[in-house]
Amino acid sequence: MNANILVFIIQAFVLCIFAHQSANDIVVEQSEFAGDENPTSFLKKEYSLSKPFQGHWDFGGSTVIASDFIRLTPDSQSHRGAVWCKIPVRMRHWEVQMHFRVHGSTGNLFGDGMAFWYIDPAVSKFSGPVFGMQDKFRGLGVLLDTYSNHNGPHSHDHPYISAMVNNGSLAYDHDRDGTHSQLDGCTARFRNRDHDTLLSIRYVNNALLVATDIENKQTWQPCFRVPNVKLPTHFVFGVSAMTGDLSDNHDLLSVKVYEIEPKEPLEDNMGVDYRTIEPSADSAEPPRPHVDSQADSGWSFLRIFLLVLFCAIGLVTLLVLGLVYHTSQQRKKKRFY
Ligand SMILES: [Ca+2]
Repeated sequence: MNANILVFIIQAFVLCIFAHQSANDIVVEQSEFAGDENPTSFLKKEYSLSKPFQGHWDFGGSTVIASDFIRLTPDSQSHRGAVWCKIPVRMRHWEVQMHFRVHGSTGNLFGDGMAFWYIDPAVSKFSGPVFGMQDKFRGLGVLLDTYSNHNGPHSHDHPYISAMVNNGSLAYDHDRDGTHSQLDGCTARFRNRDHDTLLSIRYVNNALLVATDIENKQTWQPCFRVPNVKLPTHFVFGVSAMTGDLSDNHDLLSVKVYEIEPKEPLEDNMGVDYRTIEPSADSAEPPRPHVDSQADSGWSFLRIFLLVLFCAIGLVTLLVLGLVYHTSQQRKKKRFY
């Protein structure tokens, strides 16, 4: 056996090891951020929130108002904070631009995240397990999940932004990072940036468009677009955040709300009371029961066991081949004497 064959075997062995890692690499395809790119829009101050943070908004939980920002949670364990606009939204088409900051000093351990809401004001809103909001809400949640519970088959990286539309029947599953019920999502590394970060949620012609500006480029980067999302009027806007065993500062700098006039609005159904529309989305996955993670853990254990076994076999093979190669070299040298 010559040295080239030995090098080839070593390279193949290294590739086998890293093949396991590359299978889990994150590939997030961002939906086309198409349609009504430049609609007419009007800032609606009655729904907006900016410093000195006085107006038609309620504050609850751990929320603290500073001069330049609102801190929904501090960087310490087990806090829930929220802000809510008291005025029901009468607009059919709107855009919310949320200026926020998520930062902490706990290295690789941080959580849980924050969320934007457009939900039924009838529910109790100021404390709950879904990023600080009550579970089984009615309406829309756009969830900024910083901590990957990763107890399931999803393969996205975190922080992760996803959307969920709920008619009050679905429970958010933290163990699966909401993958049971999400409409769509994208990875967005908004945490611990040196500059401020922004999120845009646009609801126009029954389409939900989510975009970010987290690179300080003053342009919107598409996150996802979901058509056929049905939301009623007269729900309210809110923002909440939560820490658990892990923590972060979740700061809100402003919420700017715009009324949108689409260039080509959908035909209105005369006589329809838009307040009575039931929240729904065509692309929402049907509800699934929470499955205990034992099956996944078993598969993970099997996969790890097989990987370790394969690596061990490869290592032993390499040692044997190396030994054979070394022995043959020694024999060649002896022939010269
Ligand atoms: Ca999570």
